[in-house]
Amino acid sequence: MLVIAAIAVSITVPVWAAPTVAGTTNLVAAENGGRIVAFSSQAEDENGQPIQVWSVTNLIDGKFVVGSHTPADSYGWRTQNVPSPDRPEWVIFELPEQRLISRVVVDPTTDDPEFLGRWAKNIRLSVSTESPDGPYKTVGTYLVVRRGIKQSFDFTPAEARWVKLDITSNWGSDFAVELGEFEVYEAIVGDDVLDQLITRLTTLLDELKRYRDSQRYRQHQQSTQEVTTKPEPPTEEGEGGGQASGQQ
Ligand SMILES: [Ca+2]
Repeated sequence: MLVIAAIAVSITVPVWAAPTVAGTTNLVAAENGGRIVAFSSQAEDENGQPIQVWSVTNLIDGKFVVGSHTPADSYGWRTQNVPSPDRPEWVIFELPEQRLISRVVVDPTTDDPEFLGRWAKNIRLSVSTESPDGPYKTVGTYLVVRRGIKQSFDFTPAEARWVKLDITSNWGSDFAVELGEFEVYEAIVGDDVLDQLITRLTTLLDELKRYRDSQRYRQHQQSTQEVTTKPEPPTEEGEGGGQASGQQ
């Protein structure tokens, strides 16, 4: 009954309210056709030239700083300015085509250690389906934890062709803000959710069968033990002998 109710609910609710799961393809990765179409600033050398190892394109190159290992040509994105709520540092990403999205993943880790306070802290996400210039609709504001790990942020599924990332603060540095990688994932609804439900129910049925089989095995073991165990001779046997001798 519960199963039928669950299926009925997931079919009858409108698509936008249906349960969704995030896809596994990073839609904004350069190798998947994602692009950066505009950004606030990127680190420059003393001649005003971009420092390539700190280029904004490092955000979608699929390269990560992990522990003490930094890719030789990709340290992360470093800005030229310090962000504030009034003057955030920002990037506009373009997906290959319009998609319903529900998750971004951020890795704050760059070649600079976290104690310098340069990694991104507060961020805001907005989406547009009309143009890189907007109008943009905010889908959420989030805190990026000060740790060198990938961090997922889920939101109500939203149609997007352009995704704008605003960074409104760092962890205290008055030099710049930095970010290692930025990923965007599709919201998957409908048949895929049904597939997930079927997978979950199949797993549950398998577990129930295993439980039933283990119960049967235990019962079988117990009954076998009862049959094969030799009954103890009654303790009255000796007394019986006594009785017998008494009868003599
Ligand atoms: Ca990167």
